[in-house]
Amino acid sequence: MKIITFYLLILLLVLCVGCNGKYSEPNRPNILFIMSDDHAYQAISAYSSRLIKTPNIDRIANEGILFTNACVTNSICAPSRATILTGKHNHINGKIDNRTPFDTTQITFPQLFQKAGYQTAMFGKLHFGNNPKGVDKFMILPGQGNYINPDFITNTGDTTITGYVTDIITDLTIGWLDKKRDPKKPFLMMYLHKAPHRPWWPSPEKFEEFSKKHFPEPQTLFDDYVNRGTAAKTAEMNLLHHMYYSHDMKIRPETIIKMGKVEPEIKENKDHFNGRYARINDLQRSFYDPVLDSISLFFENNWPLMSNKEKMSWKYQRYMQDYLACISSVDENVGRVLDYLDKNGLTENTIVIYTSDQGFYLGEHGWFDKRFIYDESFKTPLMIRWPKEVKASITNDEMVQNLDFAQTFLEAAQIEAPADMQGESLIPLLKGNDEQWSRDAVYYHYYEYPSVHMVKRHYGIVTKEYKLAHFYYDVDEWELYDRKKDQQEMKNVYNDPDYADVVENLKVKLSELRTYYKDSKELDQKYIEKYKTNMK
Ligand code: SGN
Ligand code: CA
Repeated sequence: MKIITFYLLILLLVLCVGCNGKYSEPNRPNILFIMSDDHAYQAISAYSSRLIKTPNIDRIANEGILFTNACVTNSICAPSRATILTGKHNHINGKIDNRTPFDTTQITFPQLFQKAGYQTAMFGKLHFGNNPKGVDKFMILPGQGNYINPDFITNTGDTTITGYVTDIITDLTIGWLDKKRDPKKPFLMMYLHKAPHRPWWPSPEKFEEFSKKHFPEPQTLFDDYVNRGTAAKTAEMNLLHHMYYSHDMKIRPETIIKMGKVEPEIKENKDHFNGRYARINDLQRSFYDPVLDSISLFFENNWPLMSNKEKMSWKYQRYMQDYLACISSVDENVGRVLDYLDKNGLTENTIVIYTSDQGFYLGEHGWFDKRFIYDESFKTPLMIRWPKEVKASITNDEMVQNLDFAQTFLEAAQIEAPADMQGESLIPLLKGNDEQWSRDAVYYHYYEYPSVHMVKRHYGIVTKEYKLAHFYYDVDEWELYDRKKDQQEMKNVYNDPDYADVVENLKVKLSELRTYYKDSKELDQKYIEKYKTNMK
């Protein structure tokens, strides 16, 4: 009997060593974090099929959970990525805008995964001004990167790859999963698309197809910004007034030069278009050239005769044709990766997340770009699939943020989250335990001003019912929106006596949130000074 017990003990010991210390490998999920750049939820059919069908991205929602009230802490690229990676607001992690490099002494969640025995990899756009930490293998675009024949920074030197960026990032991701991954260990894959970031270059194959499509206009395309604050009136992101002819609309610079001064108030650097066009090889040009020619010809023949209203509508169509063509490629490529998981038995215990670094305006309020606390840019798409733990087809409208991602992934992987992370794990919501979720308001703070698009600095509080924002720096204005009654946020009711109590309560709550997240007037001032120094 004693001998049997002895052998049993030995067997247990051997099994435990095989378990790699304190982690039991079979239970630790893989994580596939898919993030695109500037992907508006309005352009995902799981949210709305008004503009485009995205059957592959929708699969993640259909087979998992769709968040309808997910938002960011600061609607701009690099700060959003910093929040995601550190689990902290930008006033704490220091990455308040796109300009300053990321502080690499900050702990990012991939570092914790790597330390805990995960294999880690990152492919695509990071936009940090420095390389990622905690990833065994990375191939990232320098800065914003290029759509056609892009350059990559890698652990082993720089390289250029021929092809279309969305396809290439996917090839790299699938290639790593297939050839480099050790199937005995769990993985964390950061699969980060550049698309559909401005200037929205479609793939050679999709350019023509989408250039023939016509899309419905948003109700607020011709917004005149009455009943709003100064910030909406002075922002420079209106399609008619600020969208470029060559860089954005893809009219050949030669055509514009030939036509003389088309629209003198839009000062455009023609090298933007020429620089991109110069990257295209002969084969790719055979796809792009006929379409570029027909756009230029239309413009030359019609522009001088068009009213401002017609110009706005035409610009909206051109914008949507290119933007949605980019989305279509992202969708197809996401489908390729999901198929790979299926074919390799990885679907059940891989957490697949689809999100964007922020939302985007697709002509709502006459705008493109992001930055504002208003819904189209404040909200971001978020869907999560994890068949082993999460039921299919759940819709959730809680106020969740990109701030929460790090702690969610860490909890799922049984890794302890650092105490100074500021989010909340979404695991209770994923498992349908909504009663364990107590957050009823989120905090937002945007800083990059004065800068491109001229969106003024502001911070605010958002609940399911209301949105209160304070615009500061060169103004001192408050705005309040009733999210239930005025979903398009067309009327600032801050001074409406009927909302006096709401304002009073929300101001108290906002001040509590600023204290809770350790933001303050002193920090606002510190970042203004720092920004001025960076601009010199
Ligand atoms: C570039 C774009 C802007 C955009 C910023 C930030 N101009 O400057 O339209 O707001 O990036 O975007 S472009 O002509 O160079 O495309 S972010 O997603 O990286 O924050
Ligand atoms: Ca972005």
